[in-house]
Amino acid sequence: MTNQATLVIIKPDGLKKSLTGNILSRLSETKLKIIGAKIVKVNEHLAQQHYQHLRDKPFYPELIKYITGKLHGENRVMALIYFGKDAITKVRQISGATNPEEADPVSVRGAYGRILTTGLYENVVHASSDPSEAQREIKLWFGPEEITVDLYPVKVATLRSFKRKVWK
Ligand code: DAT
Ligand code: MG
Repeated sequence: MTNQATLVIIKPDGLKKSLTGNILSRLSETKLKIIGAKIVKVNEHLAQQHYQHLRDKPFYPELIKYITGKLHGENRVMALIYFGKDAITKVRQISGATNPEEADPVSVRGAYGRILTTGLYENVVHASSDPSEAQREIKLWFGPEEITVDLYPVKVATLRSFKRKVWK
């Protein structure tokens, strides 16, 4: 099995409950390499792109509120890319099942997740589900210069009228 990359998001409840250290420790059991990491302020656009495959689900509006931080007054998440053999399965295993009530109690979701009265699974972490989703998600959350491994083909673009904030 060749090396794989997978995206992990520590969701707003994870940050609010100060679980970042615990989760990173658990994930370090995989012996995978972190090849990208950052704190991200999640806007509606990013949230909608990330969960595009779930837009017809009844819990979708609540899910968008959750990942954009509106349920926790905490609009930060931590985004990480783990890289190595069987990365997707290894990270999914430590994360646990989607439903925190059904998740292995020693998994991250089993230990720290809960089901809200609205029915939404507040499950602390996101982990890519398969190689094509991993690629789509990594390209959505990270640019090539934010990653220490050349995962996918790149091109050099000259952006002329592209506006961005720089330090004064
Ligand atoms: P996973 O995050 O395990 O890949 P998913 O991609 O199907 O699961 O769903 C994304 C998130 O949406 C999930 O982490 C929690 C929420 N969710 C999924 N199914 C749900 C359901 N049946 N009821 C409530 N929330 C759900
Ligand atoms: Mg998923």
